[in-house]
Amino acid sequence: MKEEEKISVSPVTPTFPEKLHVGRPNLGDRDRFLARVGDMFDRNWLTNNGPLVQELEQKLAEMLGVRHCIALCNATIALEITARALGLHGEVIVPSFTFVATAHSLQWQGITPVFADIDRKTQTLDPASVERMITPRTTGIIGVHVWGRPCHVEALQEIADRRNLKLIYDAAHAFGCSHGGKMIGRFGNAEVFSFHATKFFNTFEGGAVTTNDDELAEKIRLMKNFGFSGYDNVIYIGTNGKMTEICAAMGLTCLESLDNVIEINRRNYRSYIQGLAGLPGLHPVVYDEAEKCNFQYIVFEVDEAVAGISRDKLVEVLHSHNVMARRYFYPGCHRMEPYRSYFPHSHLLLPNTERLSETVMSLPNGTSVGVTEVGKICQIIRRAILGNV
Ligand code: T4K
Repeated sequence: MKEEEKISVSPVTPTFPEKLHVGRPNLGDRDRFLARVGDMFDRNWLTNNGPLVQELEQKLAEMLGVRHCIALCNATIALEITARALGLHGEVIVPSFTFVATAHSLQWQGITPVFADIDRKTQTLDPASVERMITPRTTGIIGVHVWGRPCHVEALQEIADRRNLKLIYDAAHAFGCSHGGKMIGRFGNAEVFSFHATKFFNTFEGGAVTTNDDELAEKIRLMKNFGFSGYDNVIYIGTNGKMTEICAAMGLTCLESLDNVIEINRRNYRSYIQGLAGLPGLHPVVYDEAEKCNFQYIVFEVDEAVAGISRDKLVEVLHSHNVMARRYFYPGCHRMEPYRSYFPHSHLLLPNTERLSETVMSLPNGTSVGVTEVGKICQIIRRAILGNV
């Protein structure tokens, strides 16, 4: 039998008329946004630390309870600047189970990302694996709060302190999330957020670094603006990492509807959990509801041996019904270039990364998804696993 024929689409299984994507932007109020853009036109001030960027930075710092928030053009540049400002060089330990930007931000500036394995349960850096990867060339660690679930922050901080390493968090997924009642944004030497269009909170493209370290914040501010300290006075090597006013206008507008987005995300998350409960071989990524959480990512692990269907096949079935499920993070950075060529044997040290990148899938969530859609998606998955009964 040909591969396509095996994925039989039952006539009673719902198919969406239009594609339902993972990562549809959560848009704020259009009129509020346009009013801000109107003011921006009146001021004729478009970028370079304008009033909207300053307002956004202040609001974010307050919300996260952190001394400094520096808005930047995206999280990839934010990671690059933070690594440079902290003086990272040689080797830095990162997970491979992340978006490739985490590794690229280092390699781009000649720092070697060394991949450590993840904890099977939390899907974030395994501190024991981190410890094993440390060499005399190691200068730092970047943990990733994957799906907004916090890393093992206490254990990583203990390693960083004991081994004299800098600790950065890639908090691209974790805006609005907390750990031990403290907002993400306050841990390590610095944390980096992404405000990309696909994120829970967006500024079209954008990002931010948060830190309680005054000196580091000052350095990052200089570095994101070519190293300028006042007119005509360059005191550092720098780049252009600035956020524009129109992006900040979007951010300020989206901030106003954040609670509503969380409510929708949480409602959808609970509907998915309920709708897919009890299916053999399907394990949800669950959130600790005692903490603050953005519930943006709906993630399931598919255990083929028990479910009777592989993750890839299930994603194919979903696609055939216009549900554009994603294989984040497949295949793992260590299997992408240039890392695959640099470290051809790294998979041997990353068993949990290997397994999870083969078994995890993300489903649509956000304000463009309603409970009716979630119900239909669950129906498609139930049929794919249990058969067309
Ligand atoms: N660290 C981590 C852990 C990250 O996840 C990311 C970014 C970064 C660092 C770097 O942050 P930034 O430098 O981007 O600020 C997407 C995003 O582009 C990327 O930001 C994100 N992670 C990653 C997980 O997802 P792709 O290549 O999968 O994007 P793409 O174009 O396939 O879009 C995803 C889906 O979103 C599409 O199926 C359609 C939908 N979409 C997308 C856009 C842009 C829309 O409906 N409307 C839109 O405007 O990377």
